Amino acid sequence: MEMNWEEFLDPYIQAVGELKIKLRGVRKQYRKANKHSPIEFVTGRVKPIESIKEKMALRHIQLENLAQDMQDIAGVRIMVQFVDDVEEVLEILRKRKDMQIVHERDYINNMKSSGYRSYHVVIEYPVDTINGNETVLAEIQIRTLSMNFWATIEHSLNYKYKGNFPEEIKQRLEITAKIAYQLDEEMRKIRDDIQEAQALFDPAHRKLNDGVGNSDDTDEEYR
Ligand code: 0O2
Ligand code: 0O2
Repeated sequence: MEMNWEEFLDPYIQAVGELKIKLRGVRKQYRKANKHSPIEFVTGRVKPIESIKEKMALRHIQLENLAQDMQDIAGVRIMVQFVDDVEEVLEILRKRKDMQIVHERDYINNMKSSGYRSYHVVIEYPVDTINGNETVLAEIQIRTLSMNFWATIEHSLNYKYKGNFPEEIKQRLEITAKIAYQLDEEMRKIRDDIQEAQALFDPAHRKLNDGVGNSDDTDEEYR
């Protein structure tokens, strides 16, 4: 079967774009209401074609089953400050009418053997195209800043060593995973103090480009 990748990936590109705007919008609403936002920042990407092909080979996924069997072609990541914010984000996602949760994988309470921690939610997300409505799967990863730091570093090292870490690196990754966990635990204990301080020096009424919030949908412009 000849694959038209551009046509196949178009709805995923649209899904990631829409999800980023919507989830960043949630953050903006909290900020405007002068409340602690459980969402710190949002990123997203469509899996590059080469990575899709590699994962298909690794997982023995047939082309005709790709849309169903590879759940992270559209990937969105939500970073939170505190571990307890993860549950709050989940509640927000579960209530939404524009997406349907189909799987949840809790790698926060069930850390992967690598040391990786994050909460993964797979959703069905409908996109409207000129050819009609199409539902795609997307993976939302929810993690603290500390988990994200660890995962990002480990991901780059993985890229370099292709999973075969030298023993020393492996041990250090285990140690840093423990430290990342402890960091989250300590932050949890002083959460109330941190939030009070943030409310003092980080007022909600920061300037928007046009004054009514139409400036831009990136986090940098309005946090
Ligand atoms: P690499 O090789 O992974 O480093 P914006 O302009 O802010 O709307 P932008 O800059 O296009 O968006 O991208 P964004 O949203 O900042 O995030 C892009 C990077 O975040 C990607 O890096 C991914 O690594 C990572 N990323 C974000 N969300 C996910 C996700 O859900 N799953 C995975 N696997 N990665 C994610 P690059 O550029 O692809 O390069
Ligand atoms: P990318 O785009 O390079 O990040 P599984 O439960 O393993 O059978 P699957 O499909 O792997 O099923 O789903 P899972 O584990 O819920 O999510 C896979 C994605 O989670 C990965 O995407 C990573 O983004 C992230 N992830 C999972 N384990 C690790 C880990 O040990 N370290 C890091 N840094 N990230 C991890 P990909 O496919 O690797 O692609």
